[in-house]
Amino acid sequence: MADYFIGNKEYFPKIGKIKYEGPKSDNPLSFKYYDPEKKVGKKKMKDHLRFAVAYWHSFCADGTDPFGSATIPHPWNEGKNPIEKAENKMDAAFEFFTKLGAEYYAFHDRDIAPEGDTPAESEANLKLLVKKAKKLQKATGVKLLWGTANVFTNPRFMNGAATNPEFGVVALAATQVKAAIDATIELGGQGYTFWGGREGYMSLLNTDIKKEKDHLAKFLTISRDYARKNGFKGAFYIEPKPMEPTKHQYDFDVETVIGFLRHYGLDKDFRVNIEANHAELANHDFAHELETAAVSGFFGSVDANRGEPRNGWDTDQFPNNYYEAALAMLSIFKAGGFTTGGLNFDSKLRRNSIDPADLFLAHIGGMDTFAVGLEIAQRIIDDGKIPSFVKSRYKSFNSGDGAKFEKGELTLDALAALGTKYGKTGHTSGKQEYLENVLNQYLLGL
Ligand code: XLS
Ligand code: NI
Ligand code: NI
Repeated sequence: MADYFIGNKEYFPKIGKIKYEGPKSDNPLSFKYYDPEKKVGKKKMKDHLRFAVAYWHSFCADGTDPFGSATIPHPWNEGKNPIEKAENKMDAAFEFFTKLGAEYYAFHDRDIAPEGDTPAESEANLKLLVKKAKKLQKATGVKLLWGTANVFTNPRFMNGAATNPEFGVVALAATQVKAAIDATIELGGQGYTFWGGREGYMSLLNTDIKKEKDHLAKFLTISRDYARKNGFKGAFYIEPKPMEPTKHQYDFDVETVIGFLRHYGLDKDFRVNIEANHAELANHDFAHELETAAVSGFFGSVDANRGEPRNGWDTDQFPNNYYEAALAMLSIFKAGGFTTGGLNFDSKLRRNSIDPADLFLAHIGGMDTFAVGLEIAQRIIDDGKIPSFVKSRYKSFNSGDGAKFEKGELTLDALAALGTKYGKTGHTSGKQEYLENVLNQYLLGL
């Protein structure tokens, strides 16, 4: 990847390329564990992990919260007009991607280009910035992991986008999704994400769930058809989330989304983009969601972050938990690793993290966390104790009557007849504590 900063201004002048310096380094602006070229199993670390920076959190979110205004300086937010500001922001973004060594990024249409007064003006703005992004991608080698449309911020989407009770809003959402798909294709994006912004309800008293879900499926179907017709070869992702901003989001969790996709015949093209904090809001472990997707062939991509276990909302903090990352990487291995997807830091700085270096430090921590997780997951596989324990736990299905049952060759009568002969069985330890100890041994013995 080329070292890069363009033209007018360097936005992070005190910070150079972030390098791997190993766990003993005192330099906070270095990787302690993420060594991009290091081989882990069959692939290099960077090819396992496919890190992406989220444009919205890193270059748009300025620390504003419901109780206070912006705190985080955005020097790129200067310029004669909104287009010039967006251009500066993009320069800053690509400078950041390359200095950090993230090979991918992800965006919403409105993150990279300002909304115009009409859909046509908005689309023209987007095209302008896509042109610039294309140049910058070429100059730096940074690639687009996925694109998406922000169909939730504008007040017109207060009742939803594809699930809005007013047809006009559904049609307006289509202008954005169509343009965002075009932008993703133009930039060689490997995926296109649908996070169900306000696709859900606040009250059943004013909602026809059946209609709204049918509309959502219709919208997704025609979006897929449009993208495929125009040459999009990547994956479509649905990003599950159980609540926030609506009381109930239709894409509640991975299992719900899989059921929805199958019901509406969308299971061939759509995969899931799993966000750690959303899993937590659904009362699931991150690894539970990954594993559910992995075993049913729906694993796509990951929004890497973490919640605050004592808060009930999407705090989108940078991941820092080795244990969780190890279990996540193990589930990702079970899914066969990333193909089109990657680890997108859908994470934001805390409101009081206002030094320019903080954005680097946050990503460095997140990348190191997943590098550690990757090494541990590989160790679990190489050492084999845990996988072979799981395998042997089910060995009674490998042959004989157990195998017959799996193949569907036993009726309930036949199964019950066998059961009468078994006598005392099932008194076998699950060995959970032993397995947890083994995992901890790996963690410290890295
Ligand atoms: C919000 C979502 C959002 C998606 C992209 O909770 O995580 O950021 O990832 O629209
Ligand atoms: Ni997300
Ligand atoms: Ni989120």
